[in-house]
Amino acid sequence: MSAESEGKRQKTAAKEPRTKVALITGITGQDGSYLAEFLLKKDYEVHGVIRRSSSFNTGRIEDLYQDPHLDTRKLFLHYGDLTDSTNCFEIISTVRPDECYNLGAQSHVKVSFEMSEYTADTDGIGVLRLLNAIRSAGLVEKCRFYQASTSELYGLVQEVPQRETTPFYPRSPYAVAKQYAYWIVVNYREAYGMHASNGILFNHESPRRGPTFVTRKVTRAVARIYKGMQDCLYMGNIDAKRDWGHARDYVQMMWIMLQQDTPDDYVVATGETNTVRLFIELAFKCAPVGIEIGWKGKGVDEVGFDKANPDRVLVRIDPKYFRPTEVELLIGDPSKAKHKLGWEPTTKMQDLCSEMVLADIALVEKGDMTS
Ligand code: NDP
Ligand code: GDR
Repeated sequence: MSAESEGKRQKTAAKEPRTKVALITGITGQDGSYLAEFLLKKDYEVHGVIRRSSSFNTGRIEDLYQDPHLDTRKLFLHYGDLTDSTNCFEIISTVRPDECYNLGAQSHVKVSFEMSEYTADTDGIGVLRLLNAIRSAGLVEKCRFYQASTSELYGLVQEVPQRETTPFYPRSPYAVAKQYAYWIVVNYREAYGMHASNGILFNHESPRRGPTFVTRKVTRAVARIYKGMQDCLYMGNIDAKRDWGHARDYVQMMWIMLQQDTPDDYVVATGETNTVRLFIELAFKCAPVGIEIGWKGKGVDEVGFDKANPDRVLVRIDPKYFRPTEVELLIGDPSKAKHKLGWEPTTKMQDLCSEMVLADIALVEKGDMTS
């Protein structure tokens, strides 16, 4: 898919009555692709920021592609990067969005220990750049702002379940950067009256999840093991607990938050938590010929084996996947979102896991394991 800078937004901008205009940073990511789909169905004009890369990075939005020569098209892409202030200002002042969804981020927690400064720049200061661009472009009254905040802010357990009032204790450079982002959004809301909101989203997954996040890593491996392409899955801390929902449900909440008269911050979660270990067990069971996993050994020597054939080791522990500081337990309390906004998650973890395993098996069968 080609990208362009829509210098004047020509014909589309002149149409009356004007449809709403949304700008999405991170449109090529898991959430960005679901959100773009959702907004296009609502007849928004959607603008997305994509990064220049040496190979295509638009796979997740390929189905939304519209011929750039069509007058009727509703999806526009702009090259950009959250580390580039001039570029942020140019895009904001050109697109003049009614709603800006900031989903762009270096979003991998483990990688943030290796790329700490870049993560701070993108995930922390990047948000400041966008907010300042909105102010400099004179769009404070017009443009509503959504910030992709995260349950990683809760980090070291202070209270369970975690809710909007639970103190933050970030445990990674990613989470520390996101804490800056969270507070700059609150500050600009209070200081300048911006309609800016934080969605504190707990882990959400889908067949479009990046392949190095734990759920997708597991479901891809199960698919490959099932098809005889891989023998064993190597994991880090399988006793970590996460509150996993479906990305499709969660992007709706981003939109609902920006339709409110008053901006606010909301926890978005299922309210249930499970271990990585359980997710692995479920994923192996979800294959068309399910495998029951048993466990033996301790610590880094623990292995997961096929109960029907105990010599067949399918899961091993590799210390390289452990993090210098871990977030052991996340479970969110989404009561505020439920009561104030009427939002409910619809997908149970078992169904999510099964959808992901089957989607990955279909990809293996197509010979496409590039995504
Ligand atoms: P992904 O990693 O799938 O997508 C991240 C997106 O950000 C990609 O489009 C990526 O572009 C883009 N990006 C990365 N760096 C930059 C940069 N410097 N400038 C501009 N864009 C950049 O993440 P998700 O879709 O899962 O998450 C979306 C947002 O929500 C992120 O901010 C994440 O931190 C946050 N979040 C996610 C949760 C989850 O469970 N998924 C939970 C809570 C918060 P490219 O495709 O080129 O790499
Ligand atoms: P997380 O997601 O760090 O919660 O951040 P991830 O799926 O990477 O890890 C979840 C838990 O699984 C443990 N784990 C492993 N993780 C990975 N990636 N690979 C492994 O091999 C492995 N083994 C065990 C991790 O230690 C961790 O405890 C995600 C991202 O989407 C963030 O951007 C977002 O803010 C949070 O979710 C909410």
